[in-house]
Amino acid sequence: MKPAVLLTHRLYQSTVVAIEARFDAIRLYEGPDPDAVLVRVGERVRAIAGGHVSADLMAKLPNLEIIANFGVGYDSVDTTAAKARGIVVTNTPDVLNDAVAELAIGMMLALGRKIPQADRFVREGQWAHDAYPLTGELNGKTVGILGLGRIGKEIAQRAQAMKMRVVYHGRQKQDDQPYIYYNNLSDMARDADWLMVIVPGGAATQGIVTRDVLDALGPEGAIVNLGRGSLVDEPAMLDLLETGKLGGAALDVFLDEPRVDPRFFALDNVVLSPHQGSATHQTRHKMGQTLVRNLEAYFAGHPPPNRVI
Ligand code: NAP
Ligand code: 8YV
Repeated sequence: MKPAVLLTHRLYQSTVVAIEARFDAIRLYEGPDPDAVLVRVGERVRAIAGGHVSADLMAKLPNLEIIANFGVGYDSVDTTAAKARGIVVTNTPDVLNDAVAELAIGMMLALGRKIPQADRFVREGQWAHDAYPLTGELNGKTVGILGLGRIGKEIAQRAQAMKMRVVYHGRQKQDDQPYIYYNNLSDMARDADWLMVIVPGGAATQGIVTRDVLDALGPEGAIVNLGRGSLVDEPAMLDLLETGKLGGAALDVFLDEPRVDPRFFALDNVVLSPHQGSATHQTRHKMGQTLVRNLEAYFAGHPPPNRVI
């Protein structure tokens, strides 16, 4: 009998096809009553494919053995509850580095060169009457990367190609990296023109970008966040953006997704994006392949290649 795998949300189509070919796939997101689905199939589920796995959901699945998270960040999985039950957790690292790094640079350009506003300027026929206001440039500026990990390193390389100076902050200095290390985040923000946030979410990093850090970045500085909304004191960021004490923000992630604080919508110094760092066909396909490889390895009795818990 094929192991039953519960899909928590709609995954990329080739991923669903691959899961269906190998496992007994159960879609939690289809139909009006997910709780009724869990009552009906809960006992037989041995794996989850997706994310957003609470202790409550795990409690309804007494035979759950593995959670294969669709994404590198697994902060939406209650890892404490998983550990307590000996449930394995896997993720999809590396295959999304390029897509996320590309969007990071794209969002810097969009904010710095005011590309969304320029597009509106042309569409609305204003070009016939006015010259478009001058903007900033990336070259010659310093980007401080909070989180020089797998994705952070790809962003660093691309920032260098844009002729930017790269510095970074993390818990540890990385001796094999050519960039200047700051052991204090506020100090880095003070010295940087751009703060690039690409650390994992979760309890350890909750609110790591404080009001003080944003103050240090200052009126000429801008934040770019592709990590998680939980990393930044969002109300403080809004206060500072509204009063011009923070220059700008390019945000792919928010505190309460998919709800976005409407205060952002009135601001001209922000670029907003619907958590789409990895949302390309080629990357979502590869993320799915990675997820399925982990499930296959586990059920074949081998160590899953991307086990995190
Ligand atoms: P990674 O390779 O694990 O890198 C994480 C980096 O963060 C490391 O350099 C680490 O350095 C640093 N870090 C971790 N905890 C820290 C702390 N408490 N204080 C300061 N620095 C800390 O992770 P990754 O694969 O690059 O992914 C990073 C995150 O990007 C994911 O977890 C996810 O939240 C986000 N992401 C977003 C999207 C999107 O669509 N927007 C897509 C993919 C990923 P040290 O160990 O030296 O501290
Ligand atoms: C999402 C991400 O997981 O990998 C991550 O950590 O944030 C993204 O790739 C993706 O949107 C799937 O829900």
